[in-house]
Amino acid sequence: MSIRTTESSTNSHSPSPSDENATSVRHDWTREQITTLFNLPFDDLLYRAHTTQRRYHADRGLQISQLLSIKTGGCPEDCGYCSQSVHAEIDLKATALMSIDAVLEAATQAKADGVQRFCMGAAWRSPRDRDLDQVCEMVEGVKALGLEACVTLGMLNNTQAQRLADSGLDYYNHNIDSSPEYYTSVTTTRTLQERLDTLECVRNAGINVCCGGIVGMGESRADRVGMLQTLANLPEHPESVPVNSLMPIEGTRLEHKSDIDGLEFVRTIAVARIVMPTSVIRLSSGREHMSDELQALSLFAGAGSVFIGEKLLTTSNPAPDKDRELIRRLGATSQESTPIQWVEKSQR
Ligand code: SAM
Ligand code: DTB
Ligand code: SF4
Repeated sequence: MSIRTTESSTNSHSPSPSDENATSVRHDWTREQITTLFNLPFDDLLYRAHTTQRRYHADRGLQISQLLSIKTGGCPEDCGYCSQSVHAEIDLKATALMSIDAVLEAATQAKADGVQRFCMGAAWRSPRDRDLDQVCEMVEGVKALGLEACVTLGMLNNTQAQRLADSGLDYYNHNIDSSPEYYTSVTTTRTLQERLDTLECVRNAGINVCCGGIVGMGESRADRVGMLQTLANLPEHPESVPVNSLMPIEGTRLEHKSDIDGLEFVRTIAVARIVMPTSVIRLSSGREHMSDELQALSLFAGAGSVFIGEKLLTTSNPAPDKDRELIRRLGATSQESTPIQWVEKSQR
């Protein structure tokens, strides 16, 4: 079956599973159409999402990434969910940027463990030139180990994005977090447009975009619709779309907000899968609080990537042994019938 890569559609009817346009790559989604998807009976939505997954990602399997916080805390932004903001009332020790050697030691271990992508996060509003030089060296080192490299460093201009591209960076993570309407309840120290401007710089530099958001911050379904519409109507869909379930952190403004209904979380993954058919949807933060069954359903609904390791950036993640066991129980593979190295290597 041929896959159309770019196509605009003017149809305004609500798509059905047999409708070719329903799973084509489009950039003109209306809120009404996305709301209609959210409102489908759960089984119909999952059927549609899983069909899209099979059609566009038949051989891809589960992608395994690992995070490292290379510069923790002390961030001047006021993102209401984040432990690393100086505005959070939290006893988190701010650290300096890690040394290149220490980062490459962690990456070497990740490579030996069979991880595919190594993602480095820094709590900056935007990187300073001197720091960027150091991060570029980290990226070069990570790439030399045979890993894919991803960084998330805050806002970038074109020059900074180009420097990262020249170092060989594969992905830049920069989330829009929520709908344009709810965004201002989450962060006030920068605008959503500034986030979009950075994404444009990343694209201009030829780096793959990793961009998604968070659910469970007290937003409404209409906000989840608005967030997915914003992502799906970007000129190009992000290659990776992380869907984070809020990790509620004591001392942050949103500490009491979390606890999204599990089936609503799966619906969000499924709709993301349908409206951005070629993107890899990442089942990101919050797995620690999810049952194995909820994670399995999220993967069935179209998620194709997870972060492994004891820690995300500052919060905890399921224990690696538990994840390995879950992956084995699910019979998940890396590509069709290809073992997931991260699981295989643990047997040594
Ligand atoms: N400072 C950079 C930035 O904001 O892009 C990079 C680091 S930031 C921690 C990366 C992303 O992690 C955020 O955009 C947000 O979507 C996600 N995140 C941070 N804290 C979270 C939390 N408590 N729960 C869920 N996701 C979170
Ligand atoms: C993303 O969307 N989720 C990851 C990664 N990109 C950088 C980060 C999740 C962070 C969860 C909260 C913490 O550990 O501090
Ligand atoms: Fe800073 Fe990023 Fe945390 Fe916002 S999410 S406070 S920008 S580290």
